[in-house]
Amino acid sequence: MNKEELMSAYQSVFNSTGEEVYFSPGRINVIGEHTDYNGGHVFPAAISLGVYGVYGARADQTVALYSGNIAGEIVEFALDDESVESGDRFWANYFKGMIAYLRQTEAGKKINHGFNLYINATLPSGSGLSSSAALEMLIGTILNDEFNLKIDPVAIAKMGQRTENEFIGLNSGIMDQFACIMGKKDAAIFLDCNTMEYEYLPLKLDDYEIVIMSTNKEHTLAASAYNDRVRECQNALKKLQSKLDIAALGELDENTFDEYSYLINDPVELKRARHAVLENGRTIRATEAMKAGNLAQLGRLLNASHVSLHYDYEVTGEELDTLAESAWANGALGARMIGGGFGGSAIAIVKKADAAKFKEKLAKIYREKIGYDASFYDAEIVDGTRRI
Ligand code: GAF
Repeated sequence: MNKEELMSAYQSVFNSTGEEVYFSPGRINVIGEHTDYNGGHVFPAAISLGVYGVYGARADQTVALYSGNIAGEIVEFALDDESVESGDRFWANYFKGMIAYLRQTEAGKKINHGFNLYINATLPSGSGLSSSAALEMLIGTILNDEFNLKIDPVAIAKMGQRTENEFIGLNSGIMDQFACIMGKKDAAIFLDCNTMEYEYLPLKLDDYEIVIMSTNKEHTLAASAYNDRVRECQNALKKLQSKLDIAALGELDENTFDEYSYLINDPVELKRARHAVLENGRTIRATEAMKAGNLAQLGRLLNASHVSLHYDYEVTGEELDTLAESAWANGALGARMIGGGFGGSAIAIVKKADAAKFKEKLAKIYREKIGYDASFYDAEIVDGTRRI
């Protein structure tokens, strides 16, 4: 949808004229999966698929939301209403959390009237491309700009993470929100989730491109399985802390982990921690490979990431495995699932000249094996959440 279409959609829903249009991107993650909440590194990038929002101020204290994708009722609540919603209104929690945390800051006291918001996403929800973080960063950035709060975007990302943890019930890390709001055109962000230091690295893929592939699988049990993984890693960490002075698994190199892994006397926790430590090492090596222009090495690290997410972390499933394995068999330099797993999306690094044929082949294999279609997205790497 272009700006005019978005403004006119706002007009027909709210019977008034919208003021500003914003865009918040989704994200891919080149490598570094399930490392963020373990204090490790991630390497995500913001993409041109995302969520648009049209803002209009109101004189009263009401927040009114309308999603062009759901096309249901307008969802309304009071600016100071911090109750958690369920059922059809569940999606309002992304907004309620962000509004609550912004208003708890000193600057946030300036949010003294309600607003209307029309949203429309080009990013399918549940696609593993961070539609929820895109929504959180959308409302965070809109209120930051419209009320001139001057809150640092990293602080807004942290409020998004808190919203996930406390309003949604997902004990996620910081990667998605950070990638959405801090994204930079044609670059991926190498972020240390332990120290929050970060660096932009140009995504230089020469004759290759990143193909985004969605399983189109609803991942209903994903939140509870995700929280199980977080807990298992925390248990493993506690056991290591009996002999090691560390605050996070991300502080461990592979050799130290190997020497002390005998302390993790539970086979499941041991596998989860091994993934977290080795994936962190792979992520660091992947950025070195990218800097050196060694795309073959980068590709192998992506493959190793998927294998580890399959065997040690157990978050892939038949759909994601089918996409990754058929990508490996059909010329991809590297391919792996991205995001939380259990459905969602995968990426593959493919020769530009072969991309169309590659997608055709994988579409066929996926349909035959899984029984329904995968989706393939063409996305660019773009700047983070912003007014357009
Ligand atoms: C989801 C979470 F929201 C992120 O914080 C991250 O843990 C990711 O899964 C796995 O790397 O997207």
